[in-house]
Amino acid sequence: MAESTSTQRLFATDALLPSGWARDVLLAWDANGQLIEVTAGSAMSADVPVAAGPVIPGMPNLHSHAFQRAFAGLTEYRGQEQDSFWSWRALMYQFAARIRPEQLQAIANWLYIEMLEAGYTAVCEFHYVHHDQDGSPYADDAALSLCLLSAARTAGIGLTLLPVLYQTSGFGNTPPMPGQRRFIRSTDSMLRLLEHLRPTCDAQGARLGLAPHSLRAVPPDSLREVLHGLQAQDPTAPVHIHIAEQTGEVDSCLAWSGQRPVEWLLNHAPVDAHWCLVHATHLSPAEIARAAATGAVAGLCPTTEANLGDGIFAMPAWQRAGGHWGLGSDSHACVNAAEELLMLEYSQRLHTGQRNVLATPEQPQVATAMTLAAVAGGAQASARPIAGLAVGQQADLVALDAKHLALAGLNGPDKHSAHVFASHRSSAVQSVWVGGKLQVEQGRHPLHTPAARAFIDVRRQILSGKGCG
Ligand code: NGQ
Ligand code: ZN
Repeated sequence: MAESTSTQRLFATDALLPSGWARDVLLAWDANGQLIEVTAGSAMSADVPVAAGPVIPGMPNLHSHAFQRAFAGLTEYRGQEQDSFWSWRALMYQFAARIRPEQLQAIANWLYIEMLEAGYTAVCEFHYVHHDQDGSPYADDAALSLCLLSAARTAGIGLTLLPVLYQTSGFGNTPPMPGQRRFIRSTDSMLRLLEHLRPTCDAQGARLGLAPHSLRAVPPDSLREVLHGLQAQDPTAPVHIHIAEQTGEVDSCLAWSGQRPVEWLLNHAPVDAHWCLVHATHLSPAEIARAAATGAVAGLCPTTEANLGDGIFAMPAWQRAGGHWGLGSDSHACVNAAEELLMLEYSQRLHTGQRNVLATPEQPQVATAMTLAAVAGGAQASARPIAGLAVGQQADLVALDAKHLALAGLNGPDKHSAHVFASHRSSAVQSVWVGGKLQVEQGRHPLHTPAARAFIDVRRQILSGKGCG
C-alpha cells in the first residue's frame, strides 16, 4: 500500500470489530477519514499512539428531534388525571411554537456536542419545525434545516438530515391543528426543499433523506407522490417514519382502514432496507415477520419510549425474524448511548423475567451483541459508511478509559459491559474520532463550555417567553 504522510494510526489493545472483540488491533485511516487498515494481532510500535482503553465503534443515533433537548425534564409532573403521550405532546407543541432559528442552532450545537461526548458519532435528524411562528415560510424556506446542518458541522458530528413531511392531524385527512402550523408543507414544497438542501449536505458529507412524519400526518396520495419524487432525486435516500408507537394510533388506523399501521404501510408503500420504522412498538406477529423480511431497520428509542409510556418492543421475536434495529435518543430525555443499551435490555428483562435477553448464539456478551447490532442498524438507517471498525468504513471510533473506576482491572469485553451496565451514570468515554478527526479528548469536546452556556441562555429565553410570537 502506498504510504501517505496523511495516514493516521491508532493502536488498541482491545477493539470491538464487526466479528467481535480482537486483541492488539492496529487501525489506520486515510486523509478522507476512511479506515484503510484494521489488523488484529499487530505489534505495538513507538510511533503509533495507543488508545486509553478498549476501542468501540461510534454509535449512530438514528432518531433525534434536536429542539426537544431544551424541553427535557420539563413535563415530569401530573397535569391532568391521567397524563399520556398525548398530553406530553400538547406541552411539547407549546415549546416548539416558541423556538427561533438562532435558538434552534444553539440547542442543536450543544446537543450534538453532548452526543459526541456520550459515544454517538452520527445523528439522523428527523426535522419537522420548518416555518416561522405564524406558520409562514422563512425568507429562505430551508432556514431551520440550515441551522441544523451548521450545528452538526460546528460540533463535528456526522449527519443524516431527514426533512419531515407533515400535512394532517390524523387519519382520513383531518386538517392540521394550530399547534402544527410550523410543520406543514405541500408535497411539492418538500421536494423543492430537498433539492435546495442537497448541495449544502453534499459539501459537508451529510446525507439527505426524507421523513413522512407518520401515517397520521401524511395521507396516502401524498405518501405515494413524495416517495415518487424522492426516487427521482436519489433512489437510495433513507426514508424514516414514526409508526405504531402508541396503541391509540393503532386503534385509529384500524378504524380508518381496517388495517394496523405497519400492515397498512407494508401494503401501500415500497418498504425496503432504505427504510427506518421508528418505534414500531405495537406489532402483531404477522407484522413482525413481514416487516423484518423487508430489511427495514426498527428505530428503537428506549429512554424516550419509557418516558412517554409507549410500551415494550417485541425484541426477541424481532431478532428471531432476523430484523435489523438501531438506537435513537429521540426526545433526548437521556443523551447517552450506553444508557440506551441498558434501558433496552432492562425493559426486555422486566418483560420476560429473563437475563441477557439480547445476547445471541454467536455473541453471549449482551452489551457486545447489542452494540454491534445497533451500529450496523444505525449505519443502515443513516445511509452513510459508518458500520464499525472495518476497512472502507469511516473512522468513527470511541476509546473508553481503562482507568475509569467501573472498568479498572477488568478485561476488554468486561470493561465494555461495565461501561454499559455498571458505570453508575458516569461516563467512561475518553476519546472520540469522527471520520478520523479527534473530536473529544479526556471526555470533553473543545466547545463544551461555550456551547453549554449558549444552550442554558437559550433555554432560559424560551422558558421566560422572550422572543415568543
Ligand atoms: C414528535 N415524538 O414528532 O416529536 C413525536 C411526537 C407525534 C415521538 N413520537 C409527535 N416520540 O408523534 O405526533
Ligand atoms: Zn420522533
